[in-house]
Amino acid sequence: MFFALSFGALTLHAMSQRLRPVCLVLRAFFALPALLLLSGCDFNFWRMDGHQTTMIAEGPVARTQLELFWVTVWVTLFIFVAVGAVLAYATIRFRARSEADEHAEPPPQGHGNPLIELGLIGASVLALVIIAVPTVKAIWSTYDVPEADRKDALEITATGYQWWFKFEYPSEMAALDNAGAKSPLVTGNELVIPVGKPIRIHLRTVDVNHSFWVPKLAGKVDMTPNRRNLLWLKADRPGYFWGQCAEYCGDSHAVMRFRVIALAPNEYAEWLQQQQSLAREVAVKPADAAKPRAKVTALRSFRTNESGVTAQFDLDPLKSWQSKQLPEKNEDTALIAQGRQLFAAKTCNACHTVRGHGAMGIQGPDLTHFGSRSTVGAGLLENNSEQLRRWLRDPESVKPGNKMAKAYRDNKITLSDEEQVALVAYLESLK
Ligand code: HEC
Ligand SMILES: [Cu+2]
Repeated sequence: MFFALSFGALTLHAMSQRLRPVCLVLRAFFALPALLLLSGCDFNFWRMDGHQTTMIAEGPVARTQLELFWVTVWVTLFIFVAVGAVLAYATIRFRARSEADEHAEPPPQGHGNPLIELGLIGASVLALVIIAVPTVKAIWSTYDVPEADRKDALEITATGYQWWFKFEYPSEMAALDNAGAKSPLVTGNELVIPVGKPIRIHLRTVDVNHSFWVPKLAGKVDMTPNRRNLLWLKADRPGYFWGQCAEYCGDSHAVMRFRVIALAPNEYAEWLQQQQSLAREVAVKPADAAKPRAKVTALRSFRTNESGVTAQFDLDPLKSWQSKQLPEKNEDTALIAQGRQLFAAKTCNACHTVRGHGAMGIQGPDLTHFGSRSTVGAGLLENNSEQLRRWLRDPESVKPGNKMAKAYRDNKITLSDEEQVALVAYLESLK
């Protein structure tokens, strides 16, 4: 609408020179909100408090970057105002006032004033130094964890895949079977970290360039083939932080997201212990086995790009995440068992790992504790039964081009309504 009105104002302007001052005001009036609209939706412009705003820093690395931004803004704003003021003064003061002025000879030309020129060079150098000193300091301090804290840092390896993230904890061993075999803990799309501890993230990719960016904590460093890039961050307080791939990487780049969940140390320790264990075993209760299965209805259809996040989740995502850590009270154990069988029968296990349930695929995210995560499809949908079913029914419609959808096509995987419901029950049981 703003664009239409601005266009209208422009046309008016062309039609009548007399209306010119009115049109100028109108154009400014409409252009400004149009600019705000362009700046993004999930965002209150004046408070700049979107999920992925860089204007709110929640850790030392993001804070250093934000401070550097402000130094640059103030210095360049000062230059803009100073140069603009001189220009405006000269334009108004020396404008042609009459017909005679327009045809007058130019005034005598000087060759500059050495004092002013030296002064300008000095001022420019000063402006650059004011920006350069904090820039160099910021490069040093954000490149790696400060040496004194490095031995306390938690090392993580983050790997970009088209279009999701794998997170590995090399120092935290997780059970692989009941005989005591172990390997480093792996999770997908949600990086859980302890508050106040420096996190040293080694950035890798298995395919094309990606970029790791959690605006409120730190950003952004590329994940590049054959390069060992590094990024570190620290969270000041517990929180739920939005992250995003920030390097164009193909069809679904825009929805290659992730989350960082920062927990108080004791809560983190609890989470870690839970993740290190094998996938949950749910025994079928005789009552559930005997009970007639409720009639399964078809899932409603979704608009293209329909949001997969409820308002309640958006309001307090950390609380929603916390509420997913414990098994639900009224689980249908027979349905879960059916879903577990389907997970093998439909070849889901070829691409996904569920430690302890005989699934060791590595092409897709690790699902051993998937039920304890808050998102589906790399941060795209909220992890609830409706959205998870939406993903399983037709991953292509949710995330065009993704590799799981390709497997559905190539291997002709289809899921009936009942199969979808059983798989949802199984995946949600994996706390
Ligand atoms: C070709 C390998 C492949 C097969 C087969 C496959 N998946 Fe996936 N799956 C993936 C990939 C890759 C992703 C990540 C997609 C993305 O976000 O871009 C994924 C994502 C998922 C997710 C979301 C995980 C998260 O953390 O966001 C779930 C749940 C899932 N798959 C379940 C299943 C089930 C159930 C089946 C069997 C019906 C299945 N998958 C079959 C490769 C596969
Ligand atoms: Cu990417």
